[in-house]
Amino acid sequence: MSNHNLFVALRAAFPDDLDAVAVETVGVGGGLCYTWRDLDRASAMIANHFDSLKLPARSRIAVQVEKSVEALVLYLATLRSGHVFLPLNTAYQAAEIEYFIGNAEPAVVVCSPANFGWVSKLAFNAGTRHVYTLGDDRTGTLLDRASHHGDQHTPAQCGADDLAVIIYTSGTTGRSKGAMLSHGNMLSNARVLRDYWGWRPDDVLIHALPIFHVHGLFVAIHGALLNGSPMLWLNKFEPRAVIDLLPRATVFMGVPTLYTRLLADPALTREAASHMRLFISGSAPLLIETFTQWQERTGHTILERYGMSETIMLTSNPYQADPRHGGQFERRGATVGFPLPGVELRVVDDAGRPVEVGEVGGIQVRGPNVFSGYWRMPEKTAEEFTTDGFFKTGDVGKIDERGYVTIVGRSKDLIISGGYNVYPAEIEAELNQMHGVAESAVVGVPHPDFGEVGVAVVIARPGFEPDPVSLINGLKGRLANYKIPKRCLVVPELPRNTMGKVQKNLLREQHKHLFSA
Ligand code: MLC
Ligand code: AMP
Repeated sequence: MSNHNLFVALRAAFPDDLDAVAVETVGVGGGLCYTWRDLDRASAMIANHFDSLKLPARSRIAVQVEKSVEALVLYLATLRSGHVFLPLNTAYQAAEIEYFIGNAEPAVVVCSPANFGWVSKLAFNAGTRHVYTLGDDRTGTLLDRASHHGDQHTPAQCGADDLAVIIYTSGTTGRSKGAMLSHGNMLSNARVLRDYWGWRPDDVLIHALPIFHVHGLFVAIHGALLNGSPMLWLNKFEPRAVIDLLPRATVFMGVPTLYTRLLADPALTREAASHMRLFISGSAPLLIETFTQWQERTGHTILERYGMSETIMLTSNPYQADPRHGGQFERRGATVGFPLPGVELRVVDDAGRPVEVGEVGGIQVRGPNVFSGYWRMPEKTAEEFTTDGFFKTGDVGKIDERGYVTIVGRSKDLIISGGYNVYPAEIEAELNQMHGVAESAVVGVPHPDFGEVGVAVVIARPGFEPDPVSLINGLKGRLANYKIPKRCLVVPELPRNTMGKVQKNLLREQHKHLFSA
């Protein structure tokens, strides 16, 4: 019986020379080289430790730790042992973590050493039996425990449909939902991207993204591992450090904010980028100005692609001639390219009927990469899928006569700030509970660095005069820092339609120049 464990496929792609460097750390705390053998042995030791705990099959392993190569090894070990990886943004605060742990009921929680006190309390209260620490400096109880185990391990037997990862995405209403991705979802997508982006074993990836979301964890890491390609690894994105690495690398992936920050550094030149093969952008819309400036400055055309936590990657501009589209190979700015091979993508009207070429509608997708549903939320899952099995992305777009997909907006009330998703409903709920607040509306407005940021517009209770700065400060500590609105305005009234619903489009229009240069 063949084993569909994703780790087996990744391990099979390791190069013959296991003593070659797989990951080299760069920047603060960097200067270390991890070989392919190191990744194999270290993940085996952690997997052996998990096996020794005799956890039920497919136990959730929740992880909120700073980026490090050891955190990557922990991900591989979780796959290897057949358990379910549950990555959590390091920005999440106690109330957010409490919800995730309560909802996912992980058997194991791994946190930063500095957070052990409060995380372990939450976890033990929720019934988790094992809480370990993992620092970004190779410290912590997880590695201590793993060091007592052997460095050989047979990967757990998994079917393609077996759950491998849960990624929490916030909801437009209600609490966050855990998107369930299987070994098969991830491997099929990784293989498609390997071919579509022309990955080569001699590629070298600059890895500068966080590893608790789809972009940094799956698109980047699976890409490199599945090709036996080494990574130059930064625990934190620093524009100058990335530019200094370009002559040694061939592939870079970033959210648009990374590209605008790189462009702001004069050291980014055509010469500095001359060794590079491919620059890829996604997670948020890439402004056409950024696309054009990048072309002018470096001579490279950024390849923009589109995806989401529930589906991993859906569309991509072509890297080379795409025979499905008459051999077109042009990477067109402000588009997200073609549906990837195996992905069915359609644009529909409000009644769910496909629209004409060039017309705008809701984007729906189907394919081997699309998740099976939300963790323990069958009703929400049913709402998001059509009867013929297409997932409703909540993105609004169109397909032109050449087949290129363009995202023109979102039907979901969502702000994408520096590549992170911020759901206004979550922030409004917090604000509405605050002293002196009658009602609030949070909208996204353009921002030169983060693309889009949240602005809170608040109405006071009669007789109260809430202070905007105090309201913002009140949110800190309750919500992840990137969700905190960058500005708060107290106003006498909110624009409403005849039904009394707040007209967020008018608010967005009204405040669109708040952060203009
Ligand atoms: C940090 N801040 C942000 C922010 N990141 N605010 C809004 N949006 C963000 N994305 C806050 C900080 O808390 C701080 O606030 C202030 O802004 C300045 O911080 P900074 O030092 O400039 O931020 P930095 O640490 O440099 O982080 C910026 C960043 C980071 C762009 C490097 O946000 C980042 O790594 N983004 C990538 C996100 C990502 O990987 N997304 C992929 C999702 S997967 P204060 O008040 O504390 O000073 C997905 C699917 C797909 O979407 O298709 O890929
Ligand atoms: P997440 O839930 O973090 O996975 O975010 C997924 C969302 O990011 C998608 O539904 C889109 O709204 C958005 N997104 C991802 N890539 C792009 C892109 N290239 N252009 C515009 N929006 C994007």
